[in-house]
Amino acid sequence: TGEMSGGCPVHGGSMRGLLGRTNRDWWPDQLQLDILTQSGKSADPLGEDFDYCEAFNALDYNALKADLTALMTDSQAWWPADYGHYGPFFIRMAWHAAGTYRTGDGRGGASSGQQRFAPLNSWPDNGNLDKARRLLWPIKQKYGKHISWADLFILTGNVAIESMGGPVFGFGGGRKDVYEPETVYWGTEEQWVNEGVATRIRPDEGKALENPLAAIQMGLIYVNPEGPGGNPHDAEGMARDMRETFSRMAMNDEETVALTAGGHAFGKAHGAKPADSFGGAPESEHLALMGFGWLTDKDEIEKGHITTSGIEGAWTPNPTEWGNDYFRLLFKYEYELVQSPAGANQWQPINPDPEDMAPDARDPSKKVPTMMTTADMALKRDPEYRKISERFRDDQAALDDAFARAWFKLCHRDMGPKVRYMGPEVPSEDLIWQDPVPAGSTPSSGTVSDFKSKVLGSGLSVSELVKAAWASASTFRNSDHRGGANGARVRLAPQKDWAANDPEELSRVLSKLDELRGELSMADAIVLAGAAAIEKAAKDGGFDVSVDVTTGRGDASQEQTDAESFEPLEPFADGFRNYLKTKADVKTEDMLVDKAHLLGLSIPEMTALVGGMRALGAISKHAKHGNSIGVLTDRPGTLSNDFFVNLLSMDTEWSVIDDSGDEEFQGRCRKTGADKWTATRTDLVFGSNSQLRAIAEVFAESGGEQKFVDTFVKAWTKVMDADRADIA
Ligand code: HEB
Repeated sequence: TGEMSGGCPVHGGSMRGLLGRTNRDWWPDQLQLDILTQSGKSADPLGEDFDYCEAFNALDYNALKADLTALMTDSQAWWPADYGHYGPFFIRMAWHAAGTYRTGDGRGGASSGQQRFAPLNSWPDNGNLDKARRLLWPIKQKYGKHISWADLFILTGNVAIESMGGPVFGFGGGRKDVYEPETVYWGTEEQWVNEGVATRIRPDEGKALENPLAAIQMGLIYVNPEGPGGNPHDAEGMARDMRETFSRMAMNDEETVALTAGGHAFGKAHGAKPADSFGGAPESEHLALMGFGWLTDKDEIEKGHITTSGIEGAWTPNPTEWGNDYFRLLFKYEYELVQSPAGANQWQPINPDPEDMAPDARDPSKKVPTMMTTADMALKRDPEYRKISERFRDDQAALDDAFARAWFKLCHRDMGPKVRYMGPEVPSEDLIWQDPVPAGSTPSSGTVSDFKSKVLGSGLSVSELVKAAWASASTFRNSDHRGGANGARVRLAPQKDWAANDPEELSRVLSKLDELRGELSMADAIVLAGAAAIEKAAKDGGFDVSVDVTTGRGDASQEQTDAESFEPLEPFADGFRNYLKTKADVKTEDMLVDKAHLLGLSIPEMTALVGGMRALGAISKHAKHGNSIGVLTDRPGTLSNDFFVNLLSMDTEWSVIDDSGDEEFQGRCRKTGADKWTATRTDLVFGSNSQLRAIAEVFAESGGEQKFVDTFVKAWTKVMDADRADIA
């Protein structure tokens, strides 16, 4: 599928879900361990009982930081530190760990230690970071389970900045390692950036950056440092690419300028020799290299003749000291386009004063020219970036503050609410991007049961109550721990107006609940009302179940809500409610699986939820056949396995509804031809896909009703509580 147009008119959301080029496509010879993780067998050696919070809290944090500080200048012969200081190298490692985060689906980012695994360990942009991680191994080994790799990458970046005099805003631990590569959609291209793959934004061909991707070429963290598609003369395109990619990392212009300039206050780029003179990436290299890639001769390493990006040189005369030389030089000199020894395009100051030359990375007595990448040049070539750059040039304190805050955000953006942070350096200040929610309180059981019976007598239907609770909780994504029922943001912009939520119905339901809730928070009231509705529906179906609700949710205000940053959480498709906003360039059922993944559901849980929501009539009104499509039951509002029974029945024959774009289907009685049911792709897939059908059969067979109800209730509760980091 070469179809790459960024075609989706709606921004945000995951358009391609989990599909795309996989590790097996890139490295067909890779050892196939995944057969060992089939049948639910975990690859995690620490086991399910391992409590990382507990382990982290027992960490000797200060000792670890002292060891990291000492490591900065403990140069190893196998990969000597430029200027005798590994700080810049480690900052790049941390930035590249965090910088894969994208707002579109919340995936990527530093929170699970993915840089250890393919494809990220072998991305051209992560060149030589294998050495950075290996330099850390003795420290990881020493502190063991008390510090995850994921936390260690970020903390090391912080210590690096501190040890060079840079400003740091804080550190929150709590990133739990995973032990297998996460499935993330990184694109469909079959080549890497350094193999000539096309740049993704091509306005003259009408190509926009496809959702949810945030990098401009396959194998890059963000933009191409040499310019759009490698063209250093396209100043406008360079700024456009930076703006687009950084905004998908949740960064505005000021944060982009502060981060880039602040980052490049440190270290150097490596392009001492042509790229064909060193080995392949880690994942494809020889066994004896033990996970190393980009092999370079020992004596070349010793001389500092290293190629990573292909660009060569430092940005400033003091690459291991925080300061304002970056902006001073950027504006003091005119820059001319030159080529590095590796042949990369870069910019060099014309006639630099001797004191504005940089030291050689191995021999401080030798002076070499500084440089800027085409991306750096955008900070003065683009009028908006330039204003910010000039302000930072003239106001060091403003740069310090902006850099420290933007770095903190970069490294913590995918951790979700602040309650998930651990350690002694968690900043007390609340930040809007953390989606703060005031603490809730726990109501008495009398209050709860009172409220539930009032709700059931209020005239609101099971379907309405279930839909409101689902609308509230189902925004959660475990990729970046945003969304969810806590805070009751479903009553605030933008969620309250999302088409998926049937805004008019929602606002009517919410104002009724508000009237009835008494001392309960809205957030708890919405979830309790959903539970009351399900208990009633189950009773009507002959099942006696209680839907547990853990109360204690708080209500966020509109001021505590960055409305714009919630927009990417709007569902394009929500198969659980049979909702489809825009037909995507992947199948609608792929989007269901994608959403189930972000909600942390298993296949049986997903299946039970779909069947249960149909039985309860909890369907969006926006389908062409209104809120009855997929409701394969004569008694909507009653919890039953009717959906599965009727779906699998051989009495019904299905055909596509003509003008539905292969999205909607008519079921007719096989004998008489009479219309029976309507359904969508996300309904029929539970009969057509062999694996999903196998589960639907379990729920449809006699004796399977209770299994279905139990699985549904468990999965429902899981979704309602998915965001409750405060009680985890
Ligand atoms: Fe950077 C380095 C680009 C952003 C930090 N970078 C670098 C290089 C390049 C770049 C090309 C070189 C590499 C080698 O080695 O060769 N960046 C870039 C771009 C961007 C960036 C294009 C976007 C605009 N950075 C950034 C940020 C940060 C950084 C944001 C943080 C904050 N970097 C950095 C550092 C370094 C770099 C620190 C150095 C490293 C060493 O020294 O090793």
